[in-house]
Amino acid sequence: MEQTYIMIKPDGVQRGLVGEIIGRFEKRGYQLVALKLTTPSREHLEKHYADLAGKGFFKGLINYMASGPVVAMVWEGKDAVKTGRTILGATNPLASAPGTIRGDYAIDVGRNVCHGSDAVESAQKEIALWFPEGVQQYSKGINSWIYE
Ligand code: 3AN
Repeated sequence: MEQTYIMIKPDGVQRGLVGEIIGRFEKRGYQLVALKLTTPSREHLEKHYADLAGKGFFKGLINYMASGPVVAMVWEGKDAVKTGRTILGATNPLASAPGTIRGDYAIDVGRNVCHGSDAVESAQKEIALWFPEGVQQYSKGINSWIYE
């Protein structure tokens, strides 16, 4: 089963959207295998966003992400990376479809509520960065009310 790293950013936490966002992944059928509320250091965020280091918005992005607690999560299930991005919506909330998290709750790309890994390889790197202690292994098998 595929795993993806999903993070509720400081704006999502401060706006009281934690339960709503977790609920959407749960109700879709994905399984929560790791979760923590944490205020990341700038060094940690610079590693997470290393690919964006050259961008003009990088400093503002790090300031915003370091401004308060985030909810770091790993969700598991079929096609979790791609479907996770679909549940979040497009990076720019104005381009996000209604029914997506960003399409329902955000306006500005610099306050877009949540993060989701963009590929299986980056998901593995992000999970290792945010959860070096590892994630939960469930002993129960695949839920046959969700998967054929
Ligand atoms: P995504 O989060 O959808 O993978 P990325 O990786 O391109 O998108 O961007 C990471 C984060 O950087 C975004 N979630 C957003 O908060 C911020 N960001 C991206 N583009 C801009 C921009 N043009 N102006 C300000 N912030 C941006």
